Amino acid sequence: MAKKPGNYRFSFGPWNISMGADPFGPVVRKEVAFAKKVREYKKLGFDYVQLHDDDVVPADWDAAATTRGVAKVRQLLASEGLKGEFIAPRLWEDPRTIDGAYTANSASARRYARDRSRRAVDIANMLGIDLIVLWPAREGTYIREAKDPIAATGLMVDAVNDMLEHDPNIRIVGEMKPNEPMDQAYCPTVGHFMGLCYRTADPKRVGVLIESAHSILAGLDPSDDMAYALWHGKLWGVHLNDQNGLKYDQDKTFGSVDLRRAFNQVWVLDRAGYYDIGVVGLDIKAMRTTKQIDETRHLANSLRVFQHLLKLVRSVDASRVEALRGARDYEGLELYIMEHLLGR
Ligand code: 3MF
Ligand code: MG
Repeated sequence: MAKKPGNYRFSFGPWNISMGADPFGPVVRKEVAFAKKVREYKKLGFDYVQLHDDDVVPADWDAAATTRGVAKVRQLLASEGLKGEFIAPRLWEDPRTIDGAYTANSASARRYARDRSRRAVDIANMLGIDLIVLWPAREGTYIREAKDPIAATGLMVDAVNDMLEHDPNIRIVGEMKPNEPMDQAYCPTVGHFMGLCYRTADPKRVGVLIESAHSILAGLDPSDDMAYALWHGKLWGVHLNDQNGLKYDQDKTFGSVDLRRAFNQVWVLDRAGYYDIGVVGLDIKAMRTTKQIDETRHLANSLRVFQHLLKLVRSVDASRVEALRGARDYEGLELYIMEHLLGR
């Protein structure tokens, strides 16, 4: 008998409860303290918290202060029955990384980025987390001539190796995005980073986190990107959301633009037994028009859409799909899927 499908674990990042500022206007909602955000998780149905290093402790704290600060956050998470999913070194806000972090032209900027990344690994260890997420925000260029793109590729591998060597158990995933804030990012897609994984010092500890919007921005289908990484055994994180075409990174509610595309992501994850592999992370922004009282609705709504889609995925008539595939009747298959989504 087939194995019973498992239950999913869910996460989001504290930055997903936000104040609504955009490049054209200031904040429109009040700031919510970190501890208050943490207390929202369970109520909303989430068990895991996605963390940046400086969500836990400020980046400029020394070792002793860091240890004390991390202990407080460990206690806060434990008191809520929550776990940290990953630590991501937030390398893109510091003035030293204006021209990039691992691929900056300045050696001292590169050193800062690598020191801070090792410290992120230490923070992860202190919190009992074994996953680091690298979103290489400023690795890339505004103009192609600014950096040496061949050297940059090697510098990305060196940075990953540095963390692998720093800790024998840590796993590292790249969260690739083709543009924004850079005009062109180095390693713009999942496939690019996967190529690098195999050239690191310990390939079995390096994988990817796939964000739906990032694949869409690269003109790719997120479910196919996920399938590619799943085949390699390297999909250890996802950021589900949605994106309306090729524009700035929107982080819209999961399924809100293209339900069928979202359905296919849930289908591919469920088919691969992702519930046993990783946490289903959301990376969703509230609309700027959202009122303070509704500041977590986009998260609850996305989770609800995931659960609806999971029901649809698990009630697909697999033998009918197989028969239609066998007959090369893709018109029939398309209608079957659309009617299934429509509840008809
Ligand atoms: C940017 C992102 C990031 C990452 C986060 C964790 C701020 O498009 O998706 O969100 O998800 O840094 O790696
Ligand atoms: Mg993300």
